[in-house]
Amino acid sequence: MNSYLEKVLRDTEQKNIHEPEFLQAVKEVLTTVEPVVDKHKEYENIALLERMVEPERIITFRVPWVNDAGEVIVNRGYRVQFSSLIGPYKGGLRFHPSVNQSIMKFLGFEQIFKNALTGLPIGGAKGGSDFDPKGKSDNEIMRFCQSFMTELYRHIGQDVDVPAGDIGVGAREIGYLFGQYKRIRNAYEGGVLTGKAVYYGGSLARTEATGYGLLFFTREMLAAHNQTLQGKTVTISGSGNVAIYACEKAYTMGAKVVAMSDSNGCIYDENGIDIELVKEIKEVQRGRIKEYLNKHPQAKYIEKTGEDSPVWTIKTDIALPCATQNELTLNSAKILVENGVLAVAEGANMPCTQEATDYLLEKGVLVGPAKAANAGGVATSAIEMSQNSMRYYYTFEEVEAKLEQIMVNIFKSCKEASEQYGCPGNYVAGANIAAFRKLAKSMKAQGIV
Ligand code: NDP
Ligand code: 2IT
Repeated sequence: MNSYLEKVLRDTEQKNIHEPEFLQAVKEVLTTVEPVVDKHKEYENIALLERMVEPERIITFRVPWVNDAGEVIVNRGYRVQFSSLIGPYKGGLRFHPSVNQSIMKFLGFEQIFKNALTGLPIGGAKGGSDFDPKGKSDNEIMRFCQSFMTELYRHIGQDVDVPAGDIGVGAREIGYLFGQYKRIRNAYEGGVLTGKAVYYGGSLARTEATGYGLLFFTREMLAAHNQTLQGKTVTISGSGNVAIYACEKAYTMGAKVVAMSDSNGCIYDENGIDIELVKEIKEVQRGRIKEYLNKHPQAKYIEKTGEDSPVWTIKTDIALPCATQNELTLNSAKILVENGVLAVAEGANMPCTQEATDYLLEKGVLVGPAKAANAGGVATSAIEMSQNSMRYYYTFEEVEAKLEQIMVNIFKSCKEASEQYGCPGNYVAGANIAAFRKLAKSMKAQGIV
């Protein structure tokens, strides 16, 4: 390996020894951009890579709130403002008990590259809390969000840092966060958060954007290999925002979705998943995917028992991991390959372990990397920001057309970079290289900051 890359990788490992997810994300990028770094000896003199892997700022804060029983609970809040190279810090907020600094940093790091691929003016960030929204009342969610924003407000702004949703943060949470921000600031800064409901400043099609974008990307990737989604079988992990709209679009494109999951297990319906029912159970009632069987007793439910998700044991042409990081292991990848999988496109962030990705690529499976394949969500967030600046709204069709064009362009960038740098068909490397080139050029242009 290039000696400069090797040194940066070693130093990053030493400095962040307790952050495995962050190191995993950095390692994947650094190893794949080697051909670019080889061509630019000047990067070492300006410590380009060292700066790229060090967040501009990490904010952690106390989030005290009172639950319905009158007890005081203390959670930890984060915002990792990773890079403002090409625009205001931009990225979602995750509320999940597993949230820690390593997860926040890996997500913030990935976001820089993803946002660069969209071609829109947005930097990279991530935030959230170890707060668990499961089982909480609306009032508890509201009090938590208000307390979280009472600290976060001083660090964000429509030209500074623009948070949005992620796991555990949807339109309800964004609404409570926005209300508190507006109250503290005494100004209607519509563009300070994205993923707002459409009746007070949100963008049409933002809810659908990540899932729809994933399918546009998948369609393009398949087309480049003379394949289509028509008549293909699809399995999807998760049953949240990304998974639901991925399923919806897969149907529109002529595929059949036979499995979905949540953190407890997966449902298999050979007739095709009834997506309206999944929406009702997960979006409206905030229930468990298992409840699907109450209405469709012919479907099967497989409980998750070990580390691997049962959803990947189901035979499929196309697998769409849309739940969380490292949810598709080498073991699962082997089963998918044995069952003849054609493509894996990542709706979640870093859902495949490094070993799983390597194995899939080695076996000739098409892999749509998260940074590219799920960029439709943040791209539509940027379109929401621009509508807020213009004080004007696009129609659903207008936003969707822009989203589709962005996803087509992203796939094209990944493909071209993979061909130009000697790894045709490896879109994991292609995405990293295409984004890295743009960021490296911007970094050089802006001096040592
Ligand atoms: P949601 O909170 O709407 O849904 C998350 C889904 O994933 C749920 O079905 C949840 O199951 C499941 N899940 C979460 N954590 C785990 C876990 N540790 N193990 C197994 N299953 C889990 O989140 P989103 O749909 O918004 O996000 C899903 C993924 O997509 C995340 O990786 C996110 O970072 C990524 N993403 C999201 C974007 C967006 O715009 N929302 C944009 C780009 C990427 P359960 O109900 O049991 O908790
Ligand atoms: O991971 C992601 O890209 C998101 N959660 C969406 C971020 C955003 O700012 O819309």
